[in-house]
Amino acid sequence: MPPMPKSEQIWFNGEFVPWDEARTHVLSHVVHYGSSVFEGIRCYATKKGPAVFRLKDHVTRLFDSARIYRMEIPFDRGQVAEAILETIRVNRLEACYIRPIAFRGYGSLGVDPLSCPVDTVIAVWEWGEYLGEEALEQGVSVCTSSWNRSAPNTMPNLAKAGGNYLNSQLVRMEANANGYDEGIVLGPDGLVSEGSGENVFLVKDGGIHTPASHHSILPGITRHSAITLARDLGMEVQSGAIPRELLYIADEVFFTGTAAEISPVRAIDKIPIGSGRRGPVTERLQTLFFQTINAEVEDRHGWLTFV
Ligand code: PPE
Repeated sequence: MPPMPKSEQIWFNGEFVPWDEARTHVLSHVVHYGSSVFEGIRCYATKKGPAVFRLKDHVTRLFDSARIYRMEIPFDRGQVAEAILETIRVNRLEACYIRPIAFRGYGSLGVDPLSCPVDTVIAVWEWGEYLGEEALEQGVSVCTSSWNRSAPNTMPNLAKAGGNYLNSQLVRMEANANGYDEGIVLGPDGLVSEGSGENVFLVKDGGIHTPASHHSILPGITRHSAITLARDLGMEVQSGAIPRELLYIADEVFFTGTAAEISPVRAIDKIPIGSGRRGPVTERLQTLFFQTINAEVEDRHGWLTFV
């Protein structure tokens, strides 16, 4: 990953502070126990001006994640959505990645977080292709991770919480150390879950399949967008149980995620998927996805919020 390019201002508990001054104490609860919930959102430079993709849905997921962890964000959804737009404006960015995060701050240490304040931060910066420049066209080469996702009654996967990403870090580091771009993780039942930072889909015999929400996945907003766009194109999509080997014999496999967008998978565990390059269904979906985020087609689902 290239170093993060700085922008000017970060929104910190309702006020803007310069990038380099957005600090928290080393004894903040989050540093010790991973107690944060966050979002990753993209703003695209469309011909009609910068537009945030699915802002309301990301803000809703942030508050849902907070609720699961009994975390009270001291702002309402409307205030957070408006603060996101304002952060893009003050940084004068056309296209950026947006990272809102709410975390247990400095107060007391000990596992019970409830006496710590909840700090809320929004940062924006320019972030290019997540899986490498070539990924969107050539596809990525991935492995099945030797790590598993956590069981449903251990860490709630429907929450996008900082601590969940310890598992993702192990998956991504192992994949990269072995020369792969990314890893696919199996759930505790041995069935396919998702990538370290993406949801996974397969295409077989004209149908599209993806693991269901109870298969230890983050219910991705790009996943939902891909399902919706595929149905708009008249394709059939099913979510359910996917055994690992179904990936090897699929016609196409692709990842979805805010950072990864829609990225084809060209090989898994060195087995080429389909023709070993981006397949036609992935390409059609990618095309419609990029037309949608760039405001080149009608925004049928109300997904764009202009800054
Ligand atoms: N699963 C995981 C584990 C995940 O982290 C993401 C997003 C997704 C699925 C896709 O969700 P969505 O973005 O709503 O479609 N990963 C974010 C963070 C990546 C990172 O490295 O940080 C992202 O894509 O922004």
